[in-house]
Amino acid sequence: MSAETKVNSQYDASQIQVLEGLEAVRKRPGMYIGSTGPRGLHHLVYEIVDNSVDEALAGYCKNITVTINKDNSITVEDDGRGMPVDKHPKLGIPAVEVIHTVLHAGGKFGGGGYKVSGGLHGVGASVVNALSTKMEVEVKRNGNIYRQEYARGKTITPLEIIGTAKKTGSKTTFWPDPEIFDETVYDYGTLEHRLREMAFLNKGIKITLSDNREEKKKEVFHYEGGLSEFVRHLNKNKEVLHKDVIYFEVIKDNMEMEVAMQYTDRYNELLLSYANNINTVEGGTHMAGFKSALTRVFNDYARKNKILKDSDDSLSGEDVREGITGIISVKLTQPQFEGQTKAKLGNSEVRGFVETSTSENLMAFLEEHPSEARVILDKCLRASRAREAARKARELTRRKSVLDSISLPGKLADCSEKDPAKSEIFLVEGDSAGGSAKQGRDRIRQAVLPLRGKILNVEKARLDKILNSDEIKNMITAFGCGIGNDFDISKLRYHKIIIMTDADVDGAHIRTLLLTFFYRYMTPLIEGGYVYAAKPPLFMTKRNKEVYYTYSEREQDKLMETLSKKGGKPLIQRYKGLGEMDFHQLWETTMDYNNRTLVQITLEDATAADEIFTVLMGDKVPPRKKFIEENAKYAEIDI
Ligand code: 28F
Repeated sequence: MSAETKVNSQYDASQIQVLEGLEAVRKRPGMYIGSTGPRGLHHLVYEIVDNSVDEALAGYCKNITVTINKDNSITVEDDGRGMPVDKHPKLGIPAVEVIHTVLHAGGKFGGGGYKVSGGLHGVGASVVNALSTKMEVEVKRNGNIYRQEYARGKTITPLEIIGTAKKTGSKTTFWPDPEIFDETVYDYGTLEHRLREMAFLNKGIKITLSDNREEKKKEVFHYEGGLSEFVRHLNKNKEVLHKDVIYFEVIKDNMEMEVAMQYTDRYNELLLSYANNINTVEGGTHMAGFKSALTRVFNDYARKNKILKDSDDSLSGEDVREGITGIISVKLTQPQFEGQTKAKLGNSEVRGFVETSTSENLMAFLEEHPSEARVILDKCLRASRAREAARKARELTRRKSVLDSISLPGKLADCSEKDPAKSEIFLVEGDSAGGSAKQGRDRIRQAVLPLRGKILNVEKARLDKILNSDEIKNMITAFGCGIGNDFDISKLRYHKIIIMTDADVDGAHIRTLLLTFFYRYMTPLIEGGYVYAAKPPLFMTKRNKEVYYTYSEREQDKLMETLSKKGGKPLIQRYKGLGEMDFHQLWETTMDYNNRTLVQITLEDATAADEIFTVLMGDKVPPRKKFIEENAKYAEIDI
């Protein structure tokens, strides 16, 4: 029998599909977990946790533990029924092995025992296996403890009984594959943020996160109040307009909807939507249904109670959402995800369900709580009048043609390139660094707009006030793409907006003020990855004729080690600010395409961004003090 025939007889069609399936995952991991960067690495954890959460949604599991082990492997354990171990009728291998070696297995597709399932659209534990150097699964079921080992998608050991157990449950440990992931070190904060969100979204589930590496940490996420507690958490550093969170839940045969909302005294809106625990950052039919119900109910109630006179204009969607913190969470049996990042809910039947359910429950709340209704609607009315004022201010400024891009601000040193994709603009702190940047830049593709010191803190100002700030107006004019609802990304004149500030606390503050402004009023700039932070050098080291620039303490220490071996006494200068560099140095260290380091600003997660901007830029000092104390170690602050 030729070797070739022997190989064929060993695998039948379905097994070949199994091997090819997981091979495909290793060839194009991004197709299954989004990216092989930090987000993809952390997705592996969510894939496994989602299986435990599905077991909890089915009502069989109460406790889930997630542990970051010393060697950066992850262990997830639950006290559910334990994955099935009986032989799969077709494949002839234990069900638990099918779950870990067959793509899209685990009962989330077609068959499977689950009514509503979460998961990263259910790619399942097999993907984690494919992208791990090792995976160890233990199942407590039928009074036994079963164990099986996998590696890079393959089965390594047969399913074995290694002991007995009274309880039931599943435990999975995996080691992410450094051949796939650029970085395999887990970030505690990232896991903390998502696991807390999972606990909020699935009231009553208890998720314990432990970090057994150097800095031992442990937190328990358990919220019987579910979505209402989530809103209270998001509003913890804000002034709220009414004490109780507005909450309602509607369950139909195969659709569930939960809404929680509470108004604050802020001007921005924070609305999150989820479908089967997946954060639908691009919104979708559930969000659309909620928004139209909110606008209609508030106008109906305001008219009926003479808060809005017949002659008054109706409240706009923007007016009724000013200051709202709200969460819409739906659970469906067959969710359809659309959009660029598959984070938009497409099911058309959901829109009507959410709109009707929200209208009925929200109208009932307003009628039963007239004082809260009054406070909220007064805010909506003020928003409506301010919007009118902002519109007039915009009209006024537009008439003076300040905001349109024809009359660019005098301080802007524009570039000659007209193709936005090849153009970049540096927002430079201070006139002296601004002058050096103008001198040192590439005049064809690089524009420079110097910023004089601190810009207005938009976190605490309404649009009409913001439009009075020269710094803000200059940026709006230079970018050319408008602001807020008028924002049109296709008119953006530069596809790189590079914030260049000193590497000190003031520089960080200015950068945060700019990011707050972009996040609140030009969100697509951040979502589209157009915003960057320049990284100026911290040190210049001269030895004989050689000059070295370093950009962090660690890099400087490494350079010192290297140079000390060569002897001699190098001259070290620590930069206090951009202004200490002449334009040659500024060009070659921070602007030159070949040498510079740019940090792209991404909107990792609306809640995280909102929380950071609210704490850093909001009114309450204690949370800001706490945030800076907790995060100061990450900031390279000059002492
Ligand atoms: C650490 C990760 O993966 N927990 C899991 C179960 C329980 C069942 C199950 C899982 C249903 C039909 C596909 C048990 N008894 N934690 C986990 N717990 N999967 S994954 O069933 C598999 C699916 O085939 C389970 C009865 N029904 C379901």
